[in-house]
Amino acid sequence: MNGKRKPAAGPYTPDPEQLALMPEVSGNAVNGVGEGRKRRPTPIYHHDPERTPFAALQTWFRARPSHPSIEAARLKRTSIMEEPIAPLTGPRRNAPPEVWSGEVKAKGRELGAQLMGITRVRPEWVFEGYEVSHTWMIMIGVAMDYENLATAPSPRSVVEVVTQYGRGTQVAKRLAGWLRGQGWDAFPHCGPDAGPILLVPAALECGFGELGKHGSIINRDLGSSFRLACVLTDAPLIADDADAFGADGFCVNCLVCSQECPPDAISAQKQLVRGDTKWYVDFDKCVPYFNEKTGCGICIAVCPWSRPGVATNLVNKLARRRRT
Ligand code: B12
Repeated sequence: MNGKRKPAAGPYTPDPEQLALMPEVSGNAVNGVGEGRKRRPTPIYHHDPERTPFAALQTWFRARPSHPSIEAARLKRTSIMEEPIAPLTGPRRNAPPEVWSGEVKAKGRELGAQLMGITRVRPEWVFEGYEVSHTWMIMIGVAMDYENLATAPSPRSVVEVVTQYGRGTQVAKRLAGWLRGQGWDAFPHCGPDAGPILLVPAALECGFGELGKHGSIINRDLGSSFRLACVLTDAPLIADDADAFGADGFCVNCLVCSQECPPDAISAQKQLVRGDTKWYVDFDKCVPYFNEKTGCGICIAVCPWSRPGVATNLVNKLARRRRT
């Protein structure tokens, strides 16, 4: 690796300019920490400003001048985001769900995805104030280059994140266009905007992996080094199964991401959030550092599962341990 990640010089203190933009309400309260009842998530970040109490902070982040390489990567991503989606044209092609499911996944991979999966939309994944009328979510995972990511939070790592957002968007748009060309309505979604729906629980549901202590998914091949996108559709499909291989138990004893997080946002214990007990990242601690660095990915970069080749070895080791 050329550009190694520089460790933080000392404890992180958010700059007063950002703290002044924080609303009265805690982001953790907005996210429903401590709530035992299942409910839809509240828009918190990467949404239209009128939908979130963190609008001032988000605007500050978006208006911030960044490294020229990041600006260039953002411009490229914008051109992908502006690409028109192919129109819905008939006649509608009918085929059994197993045929469609296989073809959709093969098409996604042909378009550049490393991971493909299918799950039914669940109402508790749709942000308050948004409606999703489609039945299915086709989940897309695109790998991030580890050598670039490992330099987080450098501009080089941010360029990698922005570039892969663009790639995810491109796969989602072209896959949606392919479905629309065969008469099935399809709506692509990627980032960086949050869009109408949470991507992580949907990707967990269809076999992309397990939720890590750092709040992102750990996949059995790619570790934590990938981004998500999706296509919402009504084409007849079949749901995939979840995939548990021991990452959750591994995270219980691994302290790497929590110790390496400069704002100390990653907690050692799972928390009750909107009715689920799960790993949770402290929003109020994470976001000022994330903003200051124009996007931080230290937690997924230092995750032992992210280093190429390690995930497969760990999966095998954990399986052997379960057998003995
Ligand atoms: C807003 C947002 C942020 C915010 C804060 C989110 C927060 N924790 O409050 C900020 C800007 C700080 C942020 C930072 C990061 N993010 Co972010 N973020 C999003 C976004 C746009 C919306 C998520 C959201 O609103 N969360 C707020 C509430 C709902 O959070 P929560 O209750 O803690 O739930 C989280 C998880 O537990 C899970 N989840 C939700 N419901 C359930 C239910 C169950 C049962 C389980 C197990 C899990 C689960 O999903 C949520 C993801 O934040 C999503 C894209 C999307 N549409 O989903 C990307 C996304 C989650 N981020 C992602 C990533 C990778 C990051 C970063 C590593 C930055 C980077 N360099 O890429 C950091 C990591 C910090 C962290 N884990 O929170 C990826 C995760 C990919 C993956 N492999 O899992 C996503 C999916 C973007 C993408 N398109 O790839 N993010």
